[in-house]
Amino acid sequence: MSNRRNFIKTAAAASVAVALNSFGVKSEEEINTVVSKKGKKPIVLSTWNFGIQANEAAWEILKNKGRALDAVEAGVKIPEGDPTERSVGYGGRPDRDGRVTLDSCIMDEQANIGSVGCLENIKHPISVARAVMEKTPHVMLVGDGALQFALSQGFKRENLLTEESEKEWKEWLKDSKYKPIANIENHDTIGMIALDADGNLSGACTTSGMAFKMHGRLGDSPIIGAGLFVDNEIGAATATGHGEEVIRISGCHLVVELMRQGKSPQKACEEAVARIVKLTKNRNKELKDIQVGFIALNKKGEYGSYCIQGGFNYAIHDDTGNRLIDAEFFLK
Ligand code: SD4
Repeated sequence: MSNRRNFIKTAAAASVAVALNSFGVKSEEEINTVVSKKGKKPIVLSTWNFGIQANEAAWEILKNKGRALDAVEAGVKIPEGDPTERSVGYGGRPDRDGRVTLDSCIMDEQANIGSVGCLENIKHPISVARAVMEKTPHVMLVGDGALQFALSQGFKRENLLTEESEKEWKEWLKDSKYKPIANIENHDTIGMIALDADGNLSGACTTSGMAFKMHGRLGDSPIIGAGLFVDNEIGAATATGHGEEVIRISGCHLVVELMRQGKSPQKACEEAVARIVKLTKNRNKELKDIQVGFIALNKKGEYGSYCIQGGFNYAIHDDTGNRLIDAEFFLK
């Protein structure tokens, strides 16, 4: 009798698994088998040239079997703290009022999320985003509220506007024209996604946003689902480029959902870019003025990237080393 009961239970479980699979959802067992077969972990990916150094910091944690969440936070803190990187953290270009306002978000393997937007005077917004995730009942804090929270957590108030960035802003004020041009701001946002030795995924994304934006403007980078998304059963994705375009398609959530449907990370990024291309054309906007790049990683440790136009690269670190790859692009 107990055997029969077990048989019925097993058969019922199997039919649930089959039913789920017909919707493109993999059973946990299936996913775990794939992960252990592939063994391409740990692995970390991040956007732009500065991803190389950021990956080094992340790899220190990953190679010692550390958690992907700790790795991505440590990784993106490198460009955040570097005043020569003019589009992230300290030394980032200000908004049109001369204020450096930072956007960051972080997501772990359990879908815990934290985010800050338009945060001023704090050098490491990613750590504030993590504190929002771990120490508050909320997922997103912006502006003065985010600053007050950061100070209450012991973060130091600092001036983030460097002489160089201030000079550029004063130059910009002469014309005061806001027209972000693809790749001109070079090095942009750092988005980082990692798969750790335990097979868990996490991601982080942090930026000073578009230079000379309106005060209070948020891009995709602090928005979970736009600039970053992680689903520990499927994969992770992060974005760089014109945030408005990424938000328009819920970019990184879309990339992960496409992977859930069985697309490779590469194909998923291509399809998300294709969506932006189509919308841009439908809206009679110029594609040549837009840059968006996605990077994606799946649960097996496979990765891919795609962007609208050439010039975007990303860094990847696994047990074979750390390297920079030019992303494939749409506009030839
Ligand atoms: C934003 N995606 O604020 C960010 C910044 C960026 O090219 O990556 N700029 O829209």
